Amino acid sequence: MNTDGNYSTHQHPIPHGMLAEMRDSADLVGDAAALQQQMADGGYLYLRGVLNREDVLAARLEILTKLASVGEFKEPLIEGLSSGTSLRAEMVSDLGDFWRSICEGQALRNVTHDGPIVSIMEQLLGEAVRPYDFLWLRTMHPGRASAFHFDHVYMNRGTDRLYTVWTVLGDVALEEGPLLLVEDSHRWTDLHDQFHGLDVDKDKSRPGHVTMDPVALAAEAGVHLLTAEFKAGDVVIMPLFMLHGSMDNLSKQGRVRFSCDTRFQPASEPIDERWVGENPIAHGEGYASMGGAKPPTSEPLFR
Ligand SMILES: O=C(O)CCC(=O)C(=O)O
Repeated sequence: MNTDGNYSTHQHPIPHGMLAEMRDSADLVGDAAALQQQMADGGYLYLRGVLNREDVLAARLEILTKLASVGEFKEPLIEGLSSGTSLRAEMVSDLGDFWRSICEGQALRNVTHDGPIVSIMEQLLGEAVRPYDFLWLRTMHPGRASAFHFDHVYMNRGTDRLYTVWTVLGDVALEEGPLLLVEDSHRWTDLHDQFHGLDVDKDKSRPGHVTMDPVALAAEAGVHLLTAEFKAGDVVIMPLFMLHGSMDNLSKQGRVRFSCDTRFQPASEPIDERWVGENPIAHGEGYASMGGAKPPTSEPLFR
């Protein structure tokens, strides 16, 4: 991975040497114990090329076709180039329903809720698994980034044996705002304690995300910020207490970064009721609760 460029996260420049490549563990797939050990040691699994690339690109095109119908993308659609405008608010009567129809697209669900990922999650959890029905789709436009957070605060009413699967929906260059993990943060129990038990839908007195500058945090701890030059077919899996966010999307061509997060747990364990069912309630308004449901021309919402 060539880290020579000038990258940033939330406008904080990432100093040379701080950015490092995630370790690819795709060779461990098929060996449940090795996958579990690598997760325990590193706090994440980066699995390169484990999904069918063509299937992932079909999901990408399905999403782009729907977003282009409200004027948000230029041809050729597969490139994911923002038009800089949106007619979503004018053309769509229910923004939540529109977003839900995209998040429930068949081509997308084929890669997130079916196929190789199910077997990988069974190996990791050691038993039959259940994904959340809800899907978090990220369309990260130039100038935007995801806030740093622990997933626990958004989904802690069921089991702790829950993993996030981050699925990249297309190739993402380093300047296009890829996922960023804070190395070793799965072991930072002092910071975990500040967020453990926080339920963002019950306690609105403080933000769910970590408001500290992630670059300063990593510098103080002497750790790397981990990312990769992701390709369609790659996934990253992480537990509820692994600090993550994203780099800034600095694309000069206006290329949007597409990815989604899904969540898997053992089928036998209690589940957080907000994220399951035919039309999950989510943070109260179903799919309308999510930042992506708003036109990209509106203010970002860190969800
Ligand atoms: O894709 C991103 O920018 C962030 C993903 C995320 O927040 C998550 O996986 O929980």
